[in-house]
Amino acid sequence: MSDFQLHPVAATAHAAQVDTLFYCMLALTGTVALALAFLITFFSIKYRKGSNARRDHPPTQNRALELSWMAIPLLLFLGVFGWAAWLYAQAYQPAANAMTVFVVAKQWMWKVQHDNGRREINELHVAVGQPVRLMLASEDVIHSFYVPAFRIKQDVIPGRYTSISFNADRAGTYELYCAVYCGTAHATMEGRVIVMPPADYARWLESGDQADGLSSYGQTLYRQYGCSGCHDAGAGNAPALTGLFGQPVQLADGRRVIADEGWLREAILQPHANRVAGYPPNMPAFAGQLQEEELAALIAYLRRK
Ligand code: HEC
Ligand SMILES: [Cu+2]
Repeated sequence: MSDFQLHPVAATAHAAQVDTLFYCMLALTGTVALALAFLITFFSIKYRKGSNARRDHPPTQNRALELSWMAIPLLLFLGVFGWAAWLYAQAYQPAANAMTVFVVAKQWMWKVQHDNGRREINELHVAVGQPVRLMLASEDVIHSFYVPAFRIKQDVIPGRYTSISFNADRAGTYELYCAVYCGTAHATMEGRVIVMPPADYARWLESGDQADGLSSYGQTLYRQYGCSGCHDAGAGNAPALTGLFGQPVQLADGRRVIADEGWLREAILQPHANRVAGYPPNMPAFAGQLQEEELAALIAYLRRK
């Protein structure tokens, strides 16, 4: 009984805000529900069959009263809506100094790729106070990345990136769940987020089998798949990719996009549906050829290029 909890620990500032919102909504809806229950009971008893309550009230009207019982709850609930929408938007708005971590979900595990090349499975190590932005991809079906202690949950959808941000402010180990039924072993698809003091985190990051950094792995792939042959030749028949990340791109079909992770993904996997204006349509589609991990490495490389 001693570890009974009304809600999971709050390991981010966002989580504490979500809890405040939750308790305000509980108080608001609870008050309305109790008031209605009281009135129903009160009138049921007062006007029960055979009671001698007066039943001959002439009709009366009180416009101010009627307007206020509509307007006040409406404004209160709209306020809650606005508050919740703002909080929700916050969770999707990464801090400028957020660190990007790629996470690939597959039946039935979470695979994590850190920027320095370190990989882990069903574990995600982060530092206290370091804003993190996760780029989530799925290799098979829809999963959902859910960390109750952070009050974040984001669907992971095959064929595109979704992302979510958090900034843990409390060291500890927190449960990670898949929150969408994704097949037989869904219930076992869980992991841990380990939030460490920055110094411990730095030590952790450097320990373990050190693969090359994600972007240098990406650079190797970039040569291996022949990207450099077209893009770095300087011949002018393919756009230069240096400094592209974060810039606006004009597409042949009139769309204008920002070269973020989502755009790079589309441009590499489905170039025919996503052509850059002013270039010949001769980039081969890499859909089905690149693993999610390779794509993440290429994107990490292009971010830096
Ligand atoms: C045969 C030449 C060729 C190869 C090989 C090639 N590309 Fe391209 N790429 C192009 C051309 C041409 C375009 C512009 C037309 C278009 O969008 O299809 C382009 C567009 C792109 C864009 C969009 C650029 C922008 O301005 O937004 C990205 C990103 C990209 N390629 C990455 C890659 C990567 C990564 C590889 C290797 C996995 C690769 N390309 C391989 C020719 C090539
Ligand atoms: Cu799952």
